[in-house]
Amino acid sequence: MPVKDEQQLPEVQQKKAGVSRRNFLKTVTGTVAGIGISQVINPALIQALEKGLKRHPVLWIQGQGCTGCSVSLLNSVSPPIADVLLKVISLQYHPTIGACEGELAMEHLYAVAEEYKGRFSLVVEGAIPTAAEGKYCVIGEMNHKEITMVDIVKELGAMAGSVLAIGTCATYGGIPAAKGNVTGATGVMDFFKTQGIKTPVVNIPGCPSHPDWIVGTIVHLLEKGIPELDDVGRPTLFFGENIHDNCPRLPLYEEGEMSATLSDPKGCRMDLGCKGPDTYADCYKRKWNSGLNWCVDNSVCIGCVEPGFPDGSSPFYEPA
Ligand code: FSX
Ligand code: SF4
Ligand code: SF4
Repeated sequence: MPVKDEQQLPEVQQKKAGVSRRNFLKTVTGTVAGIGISQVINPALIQALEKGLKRHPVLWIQGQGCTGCSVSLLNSVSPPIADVLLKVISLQYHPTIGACEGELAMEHLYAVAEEYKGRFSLVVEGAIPTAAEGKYCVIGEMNHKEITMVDIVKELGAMAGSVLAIGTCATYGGIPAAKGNVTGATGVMDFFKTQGIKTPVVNIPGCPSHPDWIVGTIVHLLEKGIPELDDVGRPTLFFGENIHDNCPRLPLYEEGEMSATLSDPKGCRMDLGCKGPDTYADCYKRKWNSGLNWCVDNSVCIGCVEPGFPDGSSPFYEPA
């Protein structure tokens, strides 16, 4: 089917699209802050962009995590996640949603990495357990040999053009690396340092990551290359602003009007353990669940995108 430029779409479809291709590109490149990626990517635009966005091989591997980041991404309804996976990128391996399994899946994983050496993106979800020679996490088997998360991140990480560490476990170790970390769990950047692997890494933390952060970073990577990163490797496009400084409840904080309980719909949540002042992310304006709500509406920010999470945020709440 020929790909139409958005300008050529009938007026009704353009209206449905909501924004022009130019604005979309501006958004993903960070010049229009505050517009949700979900609001600007839609099937019509994705079709229009197909011409420019060459399908990009992505290999997605999972270590120590809860698969919450995959679930978060798969819950993306706008854009429909199928369009992202089938039209924007070429997802060649994913342990949870892949159609094949066992040795066949492992062979495919290695074959794609070999064919697209230096050009594919490796997505890492979950931490890497380095203790006990990596035996805490065996991701597959080939020729009767176990392949650990350590093996695969080492091999494919060195072959990839770029690595996206998705979720706080993959970026900074997260929950598996919390106090009592017997498995030697670590994030991708720290692991690469120990192995001397120089492949560029983009950190997209969050427990889980927001689907817009993942999709937006992938599109930026394809259109413009690696986005601008902060000092802990996160795209400033999504992690450049302090939650507390931008929170809609900041005026209440300044007036000293504090929530006494989580069910209190008004008031600042600081006395309930809110970590907004130490946290950098755009949740306050992007929100979650397709823009329905965000943590501070119903609870507190627990700083899930920060390198020290969860130990650095703990205890989440201490009664006075
Ligand atoms: Fe960690 Fe992500 Fe938290 Fe879970 O993949 S970032 S535990 S939401 O799923 O790994
Ligand atoms: Fe800051 Fe949290 Fe209070 Fe918002 S609710 S003003 S982020 S302390
Ligand atoms: Fe994580 Fe805080 Fe954003 Fe909630 S508001 S997703 S805890 S950074």
